[in-house]
Amino acid sequence: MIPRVLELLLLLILVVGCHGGGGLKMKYYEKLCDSISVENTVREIVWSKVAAKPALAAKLLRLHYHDCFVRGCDASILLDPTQNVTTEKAAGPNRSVTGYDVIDEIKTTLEASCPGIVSCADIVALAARDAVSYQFQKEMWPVFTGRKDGSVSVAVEVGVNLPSASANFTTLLTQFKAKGLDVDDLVTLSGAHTIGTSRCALVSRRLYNFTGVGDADPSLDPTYAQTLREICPIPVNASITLEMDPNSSLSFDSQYFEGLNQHKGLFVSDAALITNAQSAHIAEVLQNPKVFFARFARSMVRMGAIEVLTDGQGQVRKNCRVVNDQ
Ligand code: HEM
Ligand SMILES: *[C@@H]1O[C@H](CO)[C@@H](O)[C@H](O)[C@H]1NC(C)=O
Ligand SMILES: *[C@@H]1O[C@H](CO)[C@@H](O)[C@H](O)[C@H]1NC(C)=O
Ligand SMILES: *[C@@H]1O[C@H](CO)[C@@H](O)[C@H](O)[C@H]1NC(C)=O
Ligand SMILES: *[C@@H]1O[C@H](CO)[C@@H](O)[C@H](O)[C@H]1NC(C)=O
Ligand SMILES: *[C@@H]1O[C@H](CO)[C@@H](O)[C@H](O)[C@H]1NC(C)=O
Ligand SMILES: CC(=O)N[C@H]1CO[C@H](CO)[C@@H](O)[C@@H]1O
Repeated sequence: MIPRVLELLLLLILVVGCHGGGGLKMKYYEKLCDSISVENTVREIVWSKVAAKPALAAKLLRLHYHDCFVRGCDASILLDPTQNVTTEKAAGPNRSVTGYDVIDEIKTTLEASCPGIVSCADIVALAARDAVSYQFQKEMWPVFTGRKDGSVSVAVEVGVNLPSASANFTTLLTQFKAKGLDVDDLVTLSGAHTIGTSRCALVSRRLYNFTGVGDADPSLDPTYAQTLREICPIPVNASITLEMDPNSSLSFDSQYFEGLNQHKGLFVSDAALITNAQSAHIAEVLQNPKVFFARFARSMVRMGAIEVLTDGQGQVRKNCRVVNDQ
């Protein structure tokens, strides 16, 4: 248990520092537009959507992660494919990413009250925070703002930058380090898998023996593997999904880390976190919910600052799906 006072101190250091890395600031929109009303607008829309459809929280959190890991947090993931460009949105790993309509609704609302000011990248970052925060009815981490939107989005960059579900520990850490994140961020942010679902195809290799491909993964808890086989029969059905945290996939909590230690991590990438002594130790510590929430806040601030564009760079898109002036 870390004392409440330490937790507050951590937040204070984050907030008083007044910058979230990469030139981002707290309340960036204060002088440009009413900052309170910008953040309130995002929160009101997200909370009402998540209240109506709790599974949306995971979608919005993942949207921010996928945005930040490919070309930085610049809303490149929101760009629709054009005749000439296959954008990130059309890449394989994005097939199951959703939540775009919610971002559009927020953008339309903000354009009406404060035209041309609030970037799509900031909306994505705020929406991810608010989506997770709904369950707690309070802000779970500070979101530093001032991101600008990029104008480039390329589908093939997704596979290169986003770790795959079958990545081993070395590969995961290399990919996180390439984004300026460390082993603490890797283990902590993987805890996002405490909410949400996955398609069966991403785990079937761990569940069945496939000729020429390999045997089922013996490191997965056998009882749990049997449960998963019942949910995910073969041949793999692309429309069946399973809950990543079997006990509470709608609740943002630290059960993911208990699951890891019980050999119930869903993906190879989840299970890999306990094969390395250092990260296994981190995962052990994160079983304490208070520690997890505090560390998650810290790591989300770090993730939200990856390769951001700030004042003088990029643009503020009028429509999150298209680059301005096209
Ligand atoms: C460490 C490397 C990671 C890998 C290999 C990974 C992989 C995956 C995969 C394969 C899925 C299922 C996608 C599908 O069914 O198409 C998924 C879902 C998800 N991931 Fe990750 N992920 C990673 C890190 C993260 C991070 C850092 C976050 C957020 C901070 C995150 C948030 C989510 C969420 C919330 C879902 C559920 C989405 C839903 O319910 O639709 N993941 N992830
Ligand atoms: C798409 O490519 C065609 C042919 O190369 C070109 O004429 C056109 O201007 C491009 N359109 C855009 C929007 O870039
Ligand atoms: C991890 O995966 C990479 C890429 O598939 C591979 O080159 C490497 O040998 C693996 N490392 C370990 C320790 O298994
Ligand atoms: C896979 O094959 C191994 C033997 O090679 C066997 O022990 C195991 O039970 C099989 N698993 C499944 C899920 O069929
Ligand atoms: C796949 O699963 C869906 C939803 O459970 C079901 O409606 C559909 O018939 C299944 N498709 C096949 C080919 O089994
Ligand atoms: C899920 O709940 C069961 C029964 O309460 C418990 O034994 C198990 O440890 C829980 N699993 C995880 C991953 O927390
Ligand atoms: C939302 C979205 O654009 N999804 C796309 C993801 O990629 C697949 C296949 O490349 C497209 O068919 C989807 O439209």
